[in-house]
Amino acid sequence: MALAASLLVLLLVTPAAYAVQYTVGDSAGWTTTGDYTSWVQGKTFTVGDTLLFSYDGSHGVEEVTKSDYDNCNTGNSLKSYSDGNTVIALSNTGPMYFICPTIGHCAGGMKLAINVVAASGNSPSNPSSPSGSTTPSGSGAPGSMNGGLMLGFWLVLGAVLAITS
Ligand SMILES: [Cu+2]
Repeated sequence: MALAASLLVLLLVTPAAYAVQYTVGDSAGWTTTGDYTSWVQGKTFTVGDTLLFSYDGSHGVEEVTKSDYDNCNTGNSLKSYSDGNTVIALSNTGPMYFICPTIGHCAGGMKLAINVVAASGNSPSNPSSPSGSTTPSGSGAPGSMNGGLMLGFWLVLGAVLAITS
């Protein structure tokens, strides 16, 4: 029972504790053939996660405003990268926009828009969970004793049934 409670706490804490690195475009990477609107679907980007842009020398990564994303304007990026293996830390909540600065690539679909959510967003009761979460699963030590007794009872019953049948 103590183990079960520990596991429960672990399950409640892990979603916030583990940062995820998303490889943009998965194995295909950051290319002109990628469909980054589809790639974003179903993913939750959380503060603390990172994006990995993997690309060859014909591409780059620019973080831009929504307006520049919409218009594929490469003139005034917020940040610009060209190292081929760019890791972007998602450190603030809200939307982020990325485009490839190579002429024609953004217009061809080489653009990525994500929304970053707060790390605590999907587990708001976390601060009180280590002690509070044990309440639903019984009351600690007495519960584990009852559990042991019940297990013993069922083992004996099972043995009796096995013998008598
Ligand atoms: Cu490109």
